[in-house]
Amino acid sequence: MSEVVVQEGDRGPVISNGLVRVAVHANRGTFSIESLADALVARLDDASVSLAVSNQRGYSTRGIGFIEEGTMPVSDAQGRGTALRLRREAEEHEPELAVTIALYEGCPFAVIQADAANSTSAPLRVDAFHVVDSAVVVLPSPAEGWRFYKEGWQSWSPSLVLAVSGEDVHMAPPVAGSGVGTAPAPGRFRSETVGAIADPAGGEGLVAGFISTADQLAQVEFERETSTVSAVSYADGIQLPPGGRLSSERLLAQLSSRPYEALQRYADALAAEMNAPRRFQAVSGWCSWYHYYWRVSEDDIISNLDQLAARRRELPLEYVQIDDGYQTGIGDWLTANEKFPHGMASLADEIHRRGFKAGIWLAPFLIGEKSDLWQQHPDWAVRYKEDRPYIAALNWMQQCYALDLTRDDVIAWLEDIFRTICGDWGYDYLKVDFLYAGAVNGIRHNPDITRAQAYRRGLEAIRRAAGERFILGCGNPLGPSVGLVDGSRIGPDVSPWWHPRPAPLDPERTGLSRPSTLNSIRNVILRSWMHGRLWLNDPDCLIVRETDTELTVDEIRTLTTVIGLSGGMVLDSDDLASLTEERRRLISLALPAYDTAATPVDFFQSDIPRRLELDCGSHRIVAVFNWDEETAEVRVRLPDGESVHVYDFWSGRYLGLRSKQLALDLPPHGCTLLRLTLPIDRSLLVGSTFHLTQGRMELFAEEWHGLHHRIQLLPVAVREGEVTIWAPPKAGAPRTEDAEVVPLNDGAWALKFRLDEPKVIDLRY
Ligand code: 9PG
Repeated sequence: MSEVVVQEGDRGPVISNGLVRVAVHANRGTFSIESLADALVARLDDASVSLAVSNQRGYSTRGIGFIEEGTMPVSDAQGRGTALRLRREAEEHEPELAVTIALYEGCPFAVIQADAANSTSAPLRVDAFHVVDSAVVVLPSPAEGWRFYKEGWQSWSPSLVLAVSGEDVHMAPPVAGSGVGTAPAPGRFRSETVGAIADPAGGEGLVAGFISTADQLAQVEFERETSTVSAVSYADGIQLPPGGRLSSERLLAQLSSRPYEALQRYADALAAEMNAPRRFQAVSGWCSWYHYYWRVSEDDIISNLDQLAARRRELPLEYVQIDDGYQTGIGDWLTANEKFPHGMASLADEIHRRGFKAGIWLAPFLIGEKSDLWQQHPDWAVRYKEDRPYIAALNWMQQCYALDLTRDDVIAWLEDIFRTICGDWGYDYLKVDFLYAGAVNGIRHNPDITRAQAYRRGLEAIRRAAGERFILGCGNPLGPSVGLVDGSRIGPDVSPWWHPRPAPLDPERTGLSRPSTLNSIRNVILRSWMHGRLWLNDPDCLIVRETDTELTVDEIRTLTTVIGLSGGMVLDSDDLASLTEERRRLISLALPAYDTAATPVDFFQSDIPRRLELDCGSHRIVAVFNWDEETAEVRVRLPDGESVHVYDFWSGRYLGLRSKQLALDLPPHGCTLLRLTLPIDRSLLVGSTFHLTQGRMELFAEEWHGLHHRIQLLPVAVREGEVTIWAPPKAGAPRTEDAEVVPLNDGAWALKFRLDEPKVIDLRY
């Protein structure tokens, strides 16, 4: 592995590991980062570091100079490496500011951290560290053509790939979180925790993101005019006594010719730093919210439970999750209302008795003004001004305040609630919602705990009580949740309609964060790099019904495709008793959930990627979407140089051996889901209707012995269906006892059967 080497350059120390090099300009007080990968132009130049403190004063290294304090070996979550430490040349009355730049053996990125020491005689409030301040981004093409990946703050905040030639989209609380509530100035772009800038044509780009997220919320900003990037870690004004020290979060900077892969690499680094569990198991279930909403009753749950029990093999779902509507108040989680006459413990028993795991929803960091909790503890809320509680949500026809998680009595109360729900009631799955309330920008009991720290105190209490049970974060700030949740919602709510509806009473949430299937899907695709690294991505629920919905069949197929290829969580939210067989079949196509997320291959090329790809070993899955309002002809590029068998899942048609590209008409908001199979000169499976991965879950083995072709399948969701095979024309018709054989076009044959147990199909020619 490449060793980290520090040398003395013309202008200051140079640190390199064979993959990336950081050169310091000591007199200027700046440094630059370049990639040593072949022919990569991308560079980050002239980065300074600065510190903002309470009296508004900024202390920058730019033009002041660095003093080299030395190098030291490091060994941490990122591996083994060497760090270079530089100190700002300070005047006597100024606080000390230093930066540590670390490179790791074999890692193509630099990790940068700033720290401050109060060497003055008075206490100091630290607002923010500009870990990278106004560094120039250099890519092979001019900035007008670039795109900026903007990461949203919490689950419902939109993630976007914005054209740098346009403008940023303003976000306000609760979907924006960090230091700044004002709209970014024209030509400025702001992202939470991580941002990426890429040249979509040439492909090169920069990923800058914080890999430690437990203590400070952070943002990455880009300015078009100067082509500069800054990365800011907010200390929230916590106090440094004389002699005290404080560090920023750790920033990763990586230049790459494959910026999407660099985002995945960033997620790996963040997960390692934050101790995220490395084993995530796919989850499936049923959720009450998107059909019953607040009206849900015990009878509704039991009715769906009975449906699930009767259709166990057709709809193999694991969890039954009650979502809102059971509690007496926002904060009064332990008392069920009159719609749940037997109480929540008894309902968990009913769920378990039928062989399912039980899930329940709470908004544990909120206090509704109509709750008993608020009556009892008006002092438990975060304040906006000295005498006014911070309003974290207007919902459930009341103002909801934010719990002050810096208070020990609040933490003890939280732990107690969750011990009751998990231990006494027996729930296995906790959907903890509106979590951003724990991190709002307000006044807390202890002013020396940051928003991120307060939030994690609360979430840690829930984790302590929940033990190994599944915790799904929702409405949660993403960075500070890493390592504490098993799953995380990564988008706005799905809805039985496509476009967001105007909400004049809710101006605080941008249209892009409102409930809508399009909004949900956009985030599911743009945050797919997180899946299986930080947690299981929760794409939100499937809604497949024919009534009580505005979604067209094409939109529902698109939703099913996106959820089924998102990698880990498949929950349906319909009244199961009223679904037709055809609609139930749609759910079953995504079951069991396949645990790997497909890759958006045109991530930096458009507002919403149009193409997802998934390598399934024996074949490749390609989904192509039409986000337009009208039917459009899409051209699907096929792998270079070879012909492939193409099978179109949603139409169930074999499209033949094709090369170069395919032209397909896609309806508005519709998609095509293709299986591409490399041909061999023998009979071969080329399509399957049993699962939308078209073989990845149900195809166990395929073998050939002379003129004998054997296909072995495992049952997935049990039903009638078919696999499509192709056979060389000279072979003649396949003969088998194991399925009904139907001739198709272009040398293909359908084999029809019911897949309800492990099945062997022997084909002879
Ligand atoms: C239950 C729901 C579901 C859903 C969650 C969350 O801003 N709002 O008023 C608002 C209301 C509901 C909401 C999000 C925002 O949905 O995402 O899955 O659990 O709560 O109330």
